[in-house]
Amino acid sequence: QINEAEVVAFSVPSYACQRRIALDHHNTVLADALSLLAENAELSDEDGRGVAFRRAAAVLKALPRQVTSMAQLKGLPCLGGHSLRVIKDVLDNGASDEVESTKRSERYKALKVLTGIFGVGAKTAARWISEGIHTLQQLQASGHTLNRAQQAGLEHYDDLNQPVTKAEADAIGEIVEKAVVSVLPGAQVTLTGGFRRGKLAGHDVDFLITHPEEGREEGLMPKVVSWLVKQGFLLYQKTTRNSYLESKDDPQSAVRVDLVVSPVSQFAFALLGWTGSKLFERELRRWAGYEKAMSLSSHALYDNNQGRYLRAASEEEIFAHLGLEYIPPSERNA
Ligand code: TTP
Ligand code: MN
Ligand code: MN
Ligand code: MN
Repeated sequence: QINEAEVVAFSVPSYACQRRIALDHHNTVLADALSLLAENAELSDEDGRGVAFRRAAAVLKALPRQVTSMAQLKGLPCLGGHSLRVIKDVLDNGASDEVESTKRSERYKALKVLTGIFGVGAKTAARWISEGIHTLQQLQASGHTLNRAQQAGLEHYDDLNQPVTKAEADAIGEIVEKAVVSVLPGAQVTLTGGFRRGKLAGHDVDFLITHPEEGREEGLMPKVVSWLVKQGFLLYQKTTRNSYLESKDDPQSAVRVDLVVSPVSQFAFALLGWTGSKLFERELRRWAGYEKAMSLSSHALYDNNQGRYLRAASEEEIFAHLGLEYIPPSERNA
């Protein structure tokens, strides 16, 4: 009876987009363990398994207190057998054998090193590993021909694997702002991605560009890119996003930047779609499809029942269309 009285099970809604998840939460050790297994699955090109671990981690991040016993997890969504075994291992032993052996494994380490090259995904890394290539030195010695993105990625490997700080993000924001207003006065630049969610470091800096007059943003990206090239800021660029900016601080360093241009009529959808987190976005689309028969993208929201697009001028309006409580960016850290 005492035990029953002591155990108060938590309750969490099914979809991550229904939860408020701040950067700081009460279950870092457990969430980190599950996130590492998610990362390993994603690096192994097993996205389904990756999402399952990400969803489990996002449930733990939403809990109001630290988990101390398995009984507290009764009835929680998204916790499959595998995730529960990992959690139990951490609660019982302080660490999970599977997580620790994954971290130490040659394969995981090689996948991390090789996918750390910009332009190298899980499939390419796996192919190289099957040829015995585990390090950058072995890759260079192998004589493999790298595409332009990968060559640039290898050349700036250390810079691009160094986390970007908020201060660097702000400095780059000023450069982008200058470029954008130089080629199109009145255009607006918004910081998106992890920094908009309040993160203090990121793997890149994400910007969304628009102009308050519909249509004025047309053809803007190539103009912004050539301005940046002329000023000597751009090291490498690929179509509409994934550019590298060289920030002109001392010493110079390369930073990954995602630039996206959106017509103002789509701005709210682009803002919501590029703010993340990736799991939050995935869950929003899953909620829209399964619960509301709607299709959400970073361009629009389509209502299948009404057979029409739903307009929105703000993120708040999109949440309202979806029948969801508004979650501010700082609480989208699923
Ligand atoms: P990322 O820059 O990959 O992630 P992040 O900013 O959350 O984290 P980090 O600090 O490591 O950079 O992606 C930002 C958001 O953009 C994320 O929600 C996914 C979203 N996004 C894409 O990455 N690609 C796309 O094509 C679209 C539409 C959105
Ligand atoms: Mn980012
Ligand atoms: Mn990005
Ligand atoms: Mn698109």
